[in-house]
Amino acid sequence: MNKLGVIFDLDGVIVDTAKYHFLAWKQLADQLGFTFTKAHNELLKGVSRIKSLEILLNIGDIRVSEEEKKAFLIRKNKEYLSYITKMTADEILPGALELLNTLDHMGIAYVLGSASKNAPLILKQVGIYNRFKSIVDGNSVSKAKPDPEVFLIGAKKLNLQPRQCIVFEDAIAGIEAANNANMISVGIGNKNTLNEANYNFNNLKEIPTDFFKKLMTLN
Ligand code: B16
Ligand code: MG
Repeated sequence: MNKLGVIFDLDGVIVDTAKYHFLAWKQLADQLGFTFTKAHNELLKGVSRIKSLEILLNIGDIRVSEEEKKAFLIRKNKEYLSYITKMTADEILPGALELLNTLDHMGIAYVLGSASKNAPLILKQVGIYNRFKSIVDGNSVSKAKPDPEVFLIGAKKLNLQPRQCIVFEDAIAGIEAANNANMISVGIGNKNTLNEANYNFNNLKEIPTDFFKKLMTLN
């Protein structure tokens, strides 16, 4: 395999927006009168906005109409936006910029493959929006991870076959989506949690400099 491309997840790989999702969902739970913990928040990582709300309402054992759900989603996103519109380049996770530089240097193209509808805004906030060849986000997909749709669109944007794409992901659903797409999956975070991944690293800083070169020589 001599040509490769990379698809990056956003939250948990390039930036840590999970902490802002937590604050915004917690505010909604507080208003609804139940406790939403950081452990609960783990269940929402990589999951779409609507699915996150359904999980949250389940935790609180709350049943509401579709109309109310829509209102909750708007309220939660408004609160979330109040945090992410204050983000700066300082919040780019360790190793991410260095990795983008390495890929640029090697001539390996990369796109974003995120469940977030706020992905373009976040990338602009932290100043790296223009570095990506394309942005595939929650606005471009109809099926959420673990469905491979987001990454298959990413492969098309890269003009590559799925097996030529390397996906960096921090969520179980994302690793499943990459595997379902027949791509090379790289788990970023806890190896035990992401044990379905083809490769595992604690963070982007740990990726060896010859990682891509070695993958190119496989097959
Ligand atoms: P939004 P990723 C995901 O981002 C988050 O991990 C997940 O917690 C969130 O619910 C989802 O985006 C949707 O985000 O409300 O901004 O559309 O990890 O796929 O980059
Ligand atoms: Mg993620």
